[in-house]
Amino acid sequence: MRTTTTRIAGAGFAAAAAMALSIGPAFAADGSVSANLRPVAGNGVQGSGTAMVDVKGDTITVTMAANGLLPDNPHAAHIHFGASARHECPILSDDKNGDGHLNTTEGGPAYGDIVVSLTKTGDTSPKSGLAIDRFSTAPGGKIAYQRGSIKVSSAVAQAISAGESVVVIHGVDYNKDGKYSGATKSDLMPSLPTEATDPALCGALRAAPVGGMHTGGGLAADSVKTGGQNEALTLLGGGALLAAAGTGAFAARRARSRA
Ligand SMILES: [Cu+2]
Repeated sequence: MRTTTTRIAGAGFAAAAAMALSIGPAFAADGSVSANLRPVAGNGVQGSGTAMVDVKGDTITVTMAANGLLPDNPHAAHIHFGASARHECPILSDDKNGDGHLNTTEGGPAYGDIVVSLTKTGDTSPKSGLAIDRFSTAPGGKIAYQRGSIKVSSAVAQAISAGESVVVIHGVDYNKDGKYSGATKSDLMPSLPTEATDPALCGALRAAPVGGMHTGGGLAADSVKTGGQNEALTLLGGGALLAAAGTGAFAARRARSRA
C-alpha cells in the first residue's frame, strides 16, 4: 500500500516537473544576470571583477571589467555551462591531480564546458575558446569588455537567465615571471604552458544584483522583476516552486519580499 502511494506521489511530481519544463520556453529567457569575479582557488591571482549579461531572446550582451590579471598577455574568457555541472566556481577539492592548482578541466564539474567565447571580434562560439589573438591582453592587468549581439542557442540563453552559467577568465602566472611559462603543459592545448589556460578569475552569473554594477534605479528594476517572477510561479504551481526553491536568488528574493 505504502509503496503504491509513494509511486503515485512520485509520478505526480514528475508530471509537474515535466510541465514546468515544457512550459519553460513560453516564458522568455529575457533577463539580466551578474557576477562578482573572484580569484580561482589555488591559482595565485590577486584580482577581482564584475560581469553582467543581458539576455534577449537568443542574443546576449556581455559587460565585463576585471583587474589584477597578468598584464599584456592574452586572457581567454568564456561563459561556461553544463547541465550536470554545479553552476559554481571550482574549489580546492576539485584539484584532482593534487598539484595545488586548478586547471580548466579540473574546474569542469563546477562550471561545465565553454558555451560562449568572450572574444573581442569574430566568432563567439566554443570553437573560439582558445582564439588567443582575439581576446583581451589585459593592459595594466585590466580588462574592460563589452560586446552585444552575441548569438547563443535557446538552451544556453535559458541557462544563463536561470543563473546556471559561470564566467571564467583564464591565464595565470604561478612563477611570477611576467609571462606564460613553466614545464606543465596546458590541459586544453599541450603546445601552451598550463599558465596560459588555467582559470584566473571566476564568478557565477546570478539574477541577484551585484554591488557596483547597478547604480540608481536598481531597486525599482528589481521590484519589477520580483513581481514578474512571483506571477510566473503562481501560474506554474508547485513544480516550479520546488525547482526554484533550490536557487539562492529565489530564497533571497523571498526573504526580501517578506520583510
Ligand atoms: Cu573558460
